[in-house]
Amino acid sequence: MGRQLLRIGLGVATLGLGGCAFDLPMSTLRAHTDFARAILSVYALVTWAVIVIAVVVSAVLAWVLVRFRHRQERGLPTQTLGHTLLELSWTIAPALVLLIIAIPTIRVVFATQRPAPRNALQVTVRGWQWWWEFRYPSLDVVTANELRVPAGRPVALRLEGPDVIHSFWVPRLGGKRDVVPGRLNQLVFTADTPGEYWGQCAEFCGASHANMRMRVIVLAPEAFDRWAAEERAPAAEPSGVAAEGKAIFARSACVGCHTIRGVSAGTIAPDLTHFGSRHTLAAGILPNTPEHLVAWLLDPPAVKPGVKMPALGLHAAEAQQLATYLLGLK
Ligand code: HEC
Ligand SMILES: [Cu+2]
Repeated sequence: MGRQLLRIGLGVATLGLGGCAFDLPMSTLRAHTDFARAILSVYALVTWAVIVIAVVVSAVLAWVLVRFRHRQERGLPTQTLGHTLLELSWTIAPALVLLIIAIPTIRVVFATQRPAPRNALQVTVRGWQWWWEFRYPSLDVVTANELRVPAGRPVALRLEGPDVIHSFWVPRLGGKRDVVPGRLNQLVFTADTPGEYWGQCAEFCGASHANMRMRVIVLAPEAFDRWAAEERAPAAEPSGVAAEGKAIFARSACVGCHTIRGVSAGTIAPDLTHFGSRHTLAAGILPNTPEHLVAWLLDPPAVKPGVKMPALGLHAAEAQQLATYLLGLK
């Protein structure tokens, strides 16, 4: 009996504590945009309503249990059939509770669907199996897997899908929104704090759905402008080992899928023009280091199951030269 209780206790504690952490990179409870805060306010309201209801119902239940508990000398209690006041009140009270929850919910639903303000930064987000493309039409910048935006300015994401349904979700920046082929969805938010926010595709989209992550990097406005200027400029011309890497790139199948401005113009894979300035590799699953990149180039499917980039039979030396070239593209 004692051991049984201990086991159950440990099980419950494990499940409960599993939800706790100090560093919460994907917690919706740390809101960092107007959008996320609006949703959090509804969430908080519902939570408080539920707590109040739970306390009242438990108290009434406890009172009834004690007040009307079985006693030898007590016979059957008075039997009541139909009680207008009770029936009215337990119909009206829940209706009121639903109303209290519904009004702010509907208000937030409409607020988070409003068209973007005129000064918003437009970014086209395309969800691909299993990576994210970000295009900034007004800045003439294209990048992948790391979305950089300025703090304090509204950002309007146009969500488009070239293949299957995905869902854009960066918990600290706001609610998820689906990326549906053939349908344009929009998501508008203003980030308040510079920092790095983690995201994840939130709609099952195939073998590497779990490996379809992303980062949103919120920068101070000046830092964002500097980044955009660097992205627009061509990357530094490679020399030495990196120049050999560039030659391998230019004569390999890479050019059919990837764009490196001035070198190739593929459209079905991440733009690599400034690949060296990204922190992560393969949709946020690995740090962008020479070791990881070489392993990736030699055998992408070993790193990411189902990936659309095939192993191209490169020699280790070629992978090294390519990695030096790509990481130098800043
Ligand atoms: C058949 C198309 C195809 C070919 C050929 C191809 N790739 Fe890729 N590559 C992709 C796709 C698709 C991805 C995105 C994979 C993912 O993250 O799911 C990718 C990802 C990458 C990445 C990571 C990009 C990022 O932002 O994380 C690098 C680097 C890369 N490829 C380099 C190369 C090089 C170098 C070659 C030639 C040796 C090459 N690729 C050939 C399709 C291709
Ligand atoms: Cu997915």
